[in-house]
Amino acid sequence: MNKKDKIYVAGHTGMVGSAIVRRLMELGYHNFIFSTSKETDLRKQDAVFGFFENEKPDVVFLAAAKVGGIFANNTYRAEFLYDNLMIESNIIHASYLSGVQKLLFLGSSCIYPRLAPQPIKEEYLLTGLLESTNEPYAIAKIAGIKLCDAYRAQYGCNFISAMPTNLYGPNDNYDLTGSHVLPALIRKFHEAKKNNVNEVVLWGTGTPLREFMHVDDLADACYFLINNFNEPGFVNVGTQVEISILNLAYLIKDIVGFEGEIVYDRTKPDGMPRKLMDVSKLTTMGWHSSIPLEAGIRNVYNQLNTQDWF
Ligand code: GFB
Repeated sequence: MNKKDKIYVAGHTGMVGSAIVRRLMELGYHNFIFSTSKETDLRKQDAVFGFFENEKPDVVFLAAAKVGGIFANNTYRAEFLYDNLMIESNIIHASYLSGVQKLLFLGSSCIYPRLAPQPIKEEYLLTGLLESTNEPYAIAKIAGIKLCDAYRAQYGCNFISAMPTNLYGPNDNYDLTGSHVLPALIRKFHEAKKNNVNEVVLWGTGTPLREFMHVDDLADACYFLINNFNEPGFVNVGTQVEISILNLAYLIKDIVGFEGEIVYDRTKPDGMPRKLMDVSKLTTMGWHSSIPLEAGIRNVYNQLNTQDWF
């Protein structure tokens, strides 16, 4: 990628897309195309094809997606499958038709089997049954990887894929029914402290293990991959540091300064018991994450005062 390239970041207002734009701007890239979902509904084929025909981007970061935490994934199953399949199919096909030079598709660690051996290597894809709470989203993301590989094999397109671990950072979603666990716990502990409530509810058993990465690390990895990875298949992006949900809750409780109790709502699902990525493919290429979890959460927490619930 060079400074003159016309860059389209699909999903530029979301947590991942906005982090990619921030990173590229820091590095001196300025030739961006932006289009909001109101201007171009990425689920609509005509809108997407027309947009690509007019704009003819050189490089595409495919960060647009319908995303959410365990409850949203499990509840809006049709939307998570349909919206994501449409968005990625339309953008990948339009990129092929309009001659995009390089495309990076972003997936998720939920593509792997529920009981995959840990840490999870890229080759474990499609070796077992998926976690049911996010199966529709995972199926859509697996389809995205396979689209990139098929367009490379049949048409010679340089389309690549990256699979990030659980992410957090600026522009995250703090709506308690739609959000992932990390922003949800920041909000729950903060509101409990603010309102002098003595309890915070943790969904599930607190025992699942997760790996959390600051989205600025992911954005840097995306820049690295767009410049250095030109092969079929995909690359895991993670920190290789895992933490239980209960210990994450203790960490956030400390950062926020909440002094009450943690109680469990065991009617809520745990999801995958463990989800730790093997990132040796990426580290062997020369990229490592750099933002430690505690520092990353403190940084996010210190920037939340613009939120209406804060
Ligand atoms: O982050 P999360 O919603 O998604 O939940 P997944 C992680 C764990 O935190 C689960 C527990 O075991 C939840 O039960 N948890 C505890 C909570 N308290 C809360 C809470 O207040 N809110 C939430 N949301 N969780 C997602 C997938 O799975 O991971 C997506 O559904 C995506 O498809 C994403 O792949 C990265 O890590 O379980």
